[in-house]
Amino acid sequence: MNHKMQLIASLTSPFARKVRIVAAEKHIEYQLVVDVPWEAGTHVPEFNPLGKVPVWVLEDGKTLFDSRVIVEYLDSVSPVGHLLPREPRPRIAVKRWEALADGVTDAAALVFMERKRPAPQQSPEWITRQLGKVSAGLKAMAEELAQQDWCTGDNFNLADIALGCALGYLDFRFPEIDWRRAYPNLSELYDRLMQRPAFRETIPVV
Ligand code: GSF
Repeated sequence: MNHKMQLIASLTSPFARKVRIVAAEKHIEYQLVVDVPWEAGTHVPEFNPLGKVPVWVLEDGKTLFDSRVIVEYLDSVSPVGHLLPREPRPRIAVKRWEALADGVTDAAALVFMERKRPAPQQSPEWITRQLGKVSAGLKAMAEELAQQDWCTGDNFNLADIALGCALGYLDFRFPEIDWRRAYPNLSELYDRLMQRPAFRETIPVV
């Protein structure tokens, strides 16, 4: 059986956004299947035992998750605009950036979910702990970016995409975190990223 490749995603998931941006930058065609894993009728567990989006469905029906596995696959199957260097050291430096940016997103997502629980069940200590990771992660990313045009130097790559998705998620769910004022260099990079159609077309929506 040969199907068109599919991406199962919600339109608010920052990790799914990373995959959508990578696919767009690489001109890889796929069908977007919108599925919200929190809703009762979700089919996500049929594709990913972990019940999380994004999931990429290959032509033969096999599935890939999570987002880091998917983007590495997409980068390797098309020669258009490499987003991961081939050499081990620069490659792992980009993946380290991705881990840092995804980690900020993960911590922020945990806070968002904790705040959705009934007030008496929420743990202020847990929220503070996760917000500490968001702050420390933002600081580390701003310091590592310094005055460079892109995260790892002269070229746009997956590191910038992961950073942009983290910052976009903070804007979406935590408008009170004023990372633009604290870190003008992140703000400039984000503006540069938003000039790309792949970013503009994937802004999270409710
Ligand atoms: C994280 C995916 C994830 O947390 C990745 O793909 O990079 N490490 C994974 N997905 C969330 C939605 S969102 O916050 O992007 C999800 O699907 N959660 C549903 C659940 O049951 O946890």
